[in-house]
Amino acid sequence: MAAPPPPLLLLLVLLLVPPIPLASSSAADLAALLAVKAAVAHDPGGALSAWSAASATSYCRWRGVTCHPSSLAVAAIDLPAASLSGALPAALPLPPRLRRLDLAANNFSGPVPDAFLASATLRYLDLRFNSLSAALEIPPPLANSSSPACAALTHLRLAGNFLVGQIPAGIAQCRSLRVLDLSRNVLEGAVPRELGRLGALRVLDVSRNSLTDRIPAELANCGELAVLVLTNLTASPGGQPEFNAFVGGLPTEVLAIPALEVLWAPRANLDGRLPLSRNGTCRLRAVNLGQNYFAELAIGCLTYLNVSANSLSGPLLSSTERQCSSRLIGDNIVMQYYDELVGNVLIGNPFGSEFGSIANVTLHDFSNNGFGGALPSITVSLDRNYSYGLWLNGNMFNTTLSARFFGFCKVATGVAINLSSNQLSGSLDMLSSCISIHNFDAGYNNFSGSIPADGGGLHFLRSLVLRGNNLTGQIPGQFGDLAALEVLDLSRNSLTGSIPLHLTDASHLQLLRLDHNRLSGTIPPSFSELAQLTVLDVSFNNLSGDIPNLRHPADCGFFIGNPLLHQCLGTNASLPPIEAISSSKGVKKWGARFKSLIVILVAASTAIISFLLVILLFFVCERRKRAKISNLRTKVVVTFTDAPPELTYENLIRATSNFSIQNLIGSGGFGATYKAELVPGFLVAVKRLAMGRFQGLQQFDAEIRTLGRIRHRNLVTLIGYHLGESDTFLIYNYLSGEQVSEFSRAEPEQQGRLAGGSLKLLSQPEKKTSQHT
Ligand SMILES: *[C@@H]1O[C@H](CO)[C@@H](O)[C@H](O)[C@H]1NC(C)=O
Ligand SMILES: *[C@@H]1O[C@H](CO)[C@@H](O)[C@H](O)[C@H]1NC(C)=O
Ligand SMILES: *[C@@H]1O[C@H](CO)[C@@H](O)[C@H](O)[C@H]1NC(C)=O
Ligand SMILES: *[C@@H]1O[C@H](CO)[C@@H](O)[C@H](O)[C@H]1NC(C)=O
Ligand SMILES: *[C@@H]1O[C@H](CO)[C@@H](O)[C@H](O)[C@H]1NC(C)=O
Ligand SMILES: *[C@@H]1O[C@H](CO)[C@@H](O)[C@H](O)[C@H]1NC(C)=O
Ligand SMILES: *[C@@H]1O[C@H](CO)[C@@H](O)[C@H](O)[C@H]1NC(C)=O
Ligand SMILES: *[C@@H]1O[C@H](CO)[C@@H](O)[C@H](O)[C@H]1NC(C)=O
Ligand SMILES: *[C@@H]1O[C@H](CO)[C@@H](O)[C@H](O)[C@H]1NC(C)=O
Ligand SMILES: *[C@@H]1O[C@H](CO)[C@@H](O)[C@H](O)[C@H]1NC(C)=O
Ligand SMILES: *[C@@H]1O[C@H](CO)[C@@H](O)[C@H](O)[C@H]1NC(C)=O
Ligand SMILES: CC(=O)N[C@H]1CO[C@H](CO)[C@@H](O)[C@@H]1O
Repeated sequence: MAAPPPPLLLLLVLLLVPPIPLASSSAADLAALLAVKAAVAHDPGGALSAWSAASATSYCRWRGVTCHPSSLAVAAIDLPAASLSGALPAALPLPPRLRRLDLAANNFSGPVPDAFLASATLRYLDLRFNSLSAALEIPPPLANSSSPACAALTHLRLAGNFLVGQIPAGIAQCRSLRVLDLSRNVLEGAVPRELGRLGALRVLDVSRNSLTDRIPAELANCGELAVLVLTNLTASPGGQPEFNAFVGGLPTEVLAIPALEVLWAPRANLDGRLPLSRNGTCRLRAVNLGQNYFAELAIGCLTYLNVSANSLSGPLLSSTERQCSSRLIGDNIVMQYYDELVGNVLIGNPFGSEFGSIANVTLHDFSNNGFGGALPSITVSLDRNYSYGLWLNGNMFNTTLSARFFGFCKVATGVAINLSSNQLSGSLDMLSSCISIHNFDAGYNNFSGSIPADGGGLHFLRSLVLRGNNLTGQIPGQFGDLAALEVLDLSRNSLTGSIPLHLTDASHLQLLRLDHNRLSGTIPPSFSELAQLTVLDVSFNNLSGDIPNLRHPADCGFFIGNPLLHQCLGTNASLPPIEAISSSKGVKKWGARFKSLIVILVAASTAIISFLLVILLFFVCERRKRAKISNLRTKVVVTFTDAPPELTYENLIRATSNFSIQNLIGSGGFGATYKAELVPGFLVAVKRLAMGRFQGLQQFDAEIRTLGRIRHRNLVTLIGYHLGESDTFLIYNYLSGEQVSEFSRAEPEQQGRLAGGSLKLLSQPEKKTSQHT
C-alpha cells in the first residue's frame, strides 16, 4: 500500500539532510518510490528489501535509485531484470523530476501508468519484456505543466508486452522521441500517419504485432529515421510469431528518407515496385524484403540486401553507379540494430559463419525469384578487407560463367556464392579465376565438361558443391592441396576414373560426397587418417576393394551400389585412438613401448567407461524421446456440437498450407486469420493466436471473452479450438459475403448471444476430440 510518509519522518528528512534546494520534491519522490514498492507483489530476489519507510532519509541510496547530484530529487530508477512482479496501478505516481525509468525484463502487469507518459521530465522509459496489458494511451499533460505530455521522452521501449488496441496517434505529442520500440505486442490497426510528426525519430520498430493497412507515406517526414523495422521473422522458440501483414507497397517517399540505413520488412505482405532510388538512398545499407510480392527492383549501395522469395523476374541489373562506402554511417544504435537483425537472420545459414564477423561482409540475397537470362555482373564497391556473399540460387539464369560475373572476386577478401538450382551450363573453368572464393555452390545446374584441375590454386576454398550437374572426366587430385577444404560434394554427375590418392591430403575434409557417379578402382585406405571426416559417401559407383577404417563410424549406406566393393562391416569400434597409432608408428624404444602400453591401458579403460556412459546416455535420451513423441501425439483439435470429422489438426495444417500467407484473410485482435478449405465446399476460418507458451491461457481466455466485441467479417461461430504447446488457434465457420451481410444486419444483442453461446459451449464442453497421431 502506498502509505504517505509519516510527517515526523519527513521532518527528520528535512532536518538531517542539510542543503535541500528542493525539499518539497523529496516528499513526492519518497511517496512515488514507496508507491512502486507497494505495487510489487513479489520480490524473490529482495531487490527492494531496503526500500522502506524506515530508511526513508536515505532513499537516494536505495538500490536502483539515483538522485540529481545536488538535490534529493530522484533522477533515475534502474531495476532491470530484478525478478519483480505485480500490477502497476494506472495512477502510479512518478518522482517529479525523474529522467530515466528502466524496469525492463521484470514481470509487471497492468497498464502503462498514466504518469509515465504524462511526465514532462522523463526522457528514457524502458518497460520491455514485462506483462503489461491494456491499450496504450497518451494522457493529457499533468496539471500545471506548461509543456505537453511526454515532451522530453527520447526513448520509449515497450517491446515484449501484451499491449492491445491501436498505436495511439497521440504518440506524436512525444516530440523528442528518438527510439520508439513497440515490437512484440498485440497491437492492431494501422501504423498511424501522425508518427510522421516525430521529427527526431531515429528508430521505429513495430514488428511482431497484428498491424495491417498501408504504410503511411507521412513517415517520410521523419527526416532522421535511420532504422525502420516493420516485421522480424526470426522468432526464438516460444517467442511471439510475426502477424503484421500490411497492404500495398512501400511508399517511395519512405525509401527516400535520406537518413534511412536499415529497412527490415521480410514477409510483410508488401507488393509493388521496390523503388530503391539510385540517387537519394546512398545511405541505405541493409534492406530485408524477403518473402514479399515485390516485382521490380533497383539495387542501391547496399551492404545487406535480401529480396529472396519475391516475384522478381527479368534480368538482374546492377545499378551501383557511384562509389559509396560499404560501412554503416550511423551511430551506435544503428550499428546495434544492424548487428542484431543481420546477425540473427544468419544464424544457422551455412554462409553466415563463413566470414566470422558480419562487420566486414556485404551480403546480397536474390534467391528464389524468377530472375533469368544472363548472370548479372554485379559491381559492389567494397571497402578494404570486405568479404562478399551472393545468393542467386533458385532462379532461372541460363547462361555460362563469365569473367565479368566474377568481377567482384578482385575486390573482395573472401567470396561465397550460391548458384544452385538454376539452368546454367558450359564449363566451370572460369571458377579458377576467383582466387578469393571460400564457398561455391553450383549444384543442380547443367554444367558440363571436366572439373578444372587448376582449382588446386583456390587456397581459401572451404566448400565446393557441384552435385547434380553433368560433369565428366576425373576428380582432380589437386583438391588434396587445399588445406582449407572442408566440404566437397561432386555427387550425381558422370565422373569417371578412380578416387585420387592425393585427395586424402586435404586434411580438414569433413564431408566428401562422390555418390552417383561412375568412379572405379579402390577407395584409398588413407581416408582413415582424416580425423574430421564424418561423411564419406561413395554409393552407386563402380568401386572395388576394401572399405577403409574411418575415424567416425561408417554408415554402410554410403557404400551401397558398388557391387565389387567388399562387405561393409559397419562401425569402427575396434580402431584404436589416434595417440595409440602415432606412438606405435614411432621409434620402438623400450620406454616408448612402455609409454604406449600405458596409453593403450588408459585408452582401453577410457573406452570402457565411455561405453558405459554412452549406454546410460542412450537410455536417458530414449526416455526423453519417448516423452517427446507422446507430447507430439497430443495435437488435438477440440470441436463442439456437430463439427464434421474432417476437422482435425492435420487437415487444418494442410488446408492452410501450414499457415501460409496465401491463405491469410485478415489480421488483428490477438492474431491472424486464415481461410482453410478442409474438404471441397467446407470452409473454416482459423484464427491463430499471437502468443508464446506462457501467455497462452491468459490470451486465449481474453480472446474468448472479447469474442462478442470483435467484428471480423469472416468470424462468426466458434466450432473448435486447438490449445497446443507452441501454437493455439480458434476455428470458426467461414461465411461467404452474402451470409456476412446477413449477419451484420443482426441485432447487436443477437451477436452478443452468439458469442455467449460459444462461451457456454466452452465452459460445458459437450466436446469431442479428434486425435492426431
Ligand atoms: C508473470 O506474472 C503473471 C501474473 O501476472 C504470471 O501468470 C506469470 O506466470 C508470470 N510469468 C513469469 C515468467 O514469471
Ligand atoms: C528480431 O528477432 C530476434 C529473435 O527473436 C530478436 O533477438 C531481435 O531482438 C529482434 N529484433 C528486432 C529489431 O526486433
Ligand atoms: C536521379 O537523378 C537524376 C538527375 O539528377 C534524375 O534525372 C533521375 O530521375 C533520378 N533518379 C531517381 C530514381 O530518382
Ligand atoms: C533472407 O531472408 C530469408 C527469409 O526471408 C532467410 O531465410 C535468409 O537466410 C535471408 N538471407 C540472408 C543472406 O540473410
Ligand atoms: C534463357 O532465358 C531467356 C529468358 O529468360 C530466353 O529468352 C533464352 O532463350 C534462354 N536461353 C537459353 C540458351 O535457354
Ligand atoms: C574490418 O576491416 C577493418 C579495416 O578495413 C579492420 O580494421 C577490422 O579489423 C575488420 N574487422 C573484421 C572483423 O575483420
Ligand atoms: C581482415 O579481416 C580478417 C578477419 O576477417 C582479419 O583477421 C584481418 O586482420 C583483417 N586484415 C586487415 C588488413 O584489416
Ligand atoms: C544454396 O541454396 C540451396 C537452395 O537453393 C541450398 O539447399 C544450399 O544449402 C545452399 N548452399 C549453401 C552452401 O548454403
Ligand atoms: C544440358 O546441356 C547439354 C549440352 O551440354 C544439353 O544437350 C542438354 O539439353 C542440357 N540439359 C538441360 C536440362 O538443359
Ligand atoms: C549431359 O551432356 C550430354 C552431352 O555432353 C548430353 O547429351 C546429355 O543430355 C546431358 N545430360 C543431361 C541430364 O542434361
Ligand atoms: C566396373 O569396373 C570393372 C573393373 O573394375 C569393369 O570391368 C566393369 O566393366 C565396370 N562396370 C561398369 C558398369 O562400368
Ligand atoms: C501555478 C499554477 O497554475 N498552479 C495551479 C496548479 O494546479 C492546481 C490545481 O490542479 C491549482 O490549484 C493551482 O493554482
